[in-house]
Amino acid sequence: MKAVIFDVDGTLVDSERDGHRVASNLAFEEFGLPYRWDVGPYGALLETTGGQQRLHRYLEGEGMGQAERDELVPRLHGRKTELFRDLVTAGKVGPRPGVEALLDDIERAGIRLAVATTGSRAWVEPLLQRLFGLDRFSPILTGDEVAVRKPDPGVYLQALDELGLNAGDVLVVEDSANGLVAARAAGLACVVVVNDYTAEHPLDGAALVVDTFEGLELAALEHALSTADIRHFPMFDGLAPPY
Ligand code: XBP
Ligand code: MG
Repeated sequence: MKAVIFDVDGTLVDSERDGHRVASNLAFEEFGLPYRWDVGPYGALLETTGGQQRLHRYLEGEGMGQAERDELVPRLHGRKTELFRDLVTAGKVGPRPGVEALLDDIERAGIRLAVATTGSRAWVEPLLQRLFGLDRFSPILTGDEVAVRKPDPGVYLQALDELGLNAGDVLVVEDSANGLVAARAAGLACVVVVNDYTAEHPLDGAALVVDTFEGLELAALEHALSTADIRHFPMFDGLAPPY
C-alpha cells in the first residue's frame, strides 16, 4: 500500500449533523426562508452530494422554479459555506475519534495521504489546516475540481492520476454508499467507516466495513487492500446507489 485517499465529510470529520446541516439552517434563517433541515430528514438529503446540488433538489421539491433557484442557490450556498467555516473555527466540527492516530500510523509507515471530497475547497482547506495540517495531504481534491461529483468516479480517477500510482497500491477510506460507488468505479479498493447517517447504506463491494476508527490498525487497512477483489468492480453506471 503506497497511498490512502481519505474522504472528508463523515470520514475524517463528523461534519454533517452538527456542521453542514446547522450552517444550512442558519443560512435559511438569514435569508428569511421558511425551510429547516431536521437531523432525521437530513440523512435522506445527503443522498445528493454537493451542497448546491442538494439545495437545488430540495428547493425543487418545495416547488421553487429553476430560474429562482439559479439565482438563489449560489448566494445561499456561499453564505452557508461561510457559516460552516465559522463553525469549524469555533471548534464545532472535530475529527472522528481515532482518525488522528491512524493518520499518524500511515505517515510513520511512509505511506502517502491524499483527500478526495465532494465538499467545497473554500471550507475544505481551512478545516484540514485547523484539524490535521494541510501539508500532510497531497493531492487535496474537492468538489470544485471535478465536473461531476461522487458517486461519479471522477475525483478518485483524478487523485489516482496525480498520485502517479497503480490502483492496486492505493486504498480509499469513505463513510457512505456514494463514496464507495465512486471508489469502486475508479477501480479502487475501499474501506467504509460508517456513521449514524450511513450505517444502513448498501455497502457491498467494500473491502472492509467498520463503525469507528478507534482500534482500526494500519495492518487492517493493508489486509483489506491485499484481499479486496477489485477485478469485478462495476464501472459507474450513471445511477446513484439504491438506498
Ligand atoms: C459530502 C458532501 C458535501 C457536504 C457539503 O462530501 O456531499 O457536499 O455535504 O459540502 P464528502 P458542500 O463526503 O465527499 O466529503 O456544501 O461544500 O458541498
Ligand atoms: Mg463522506
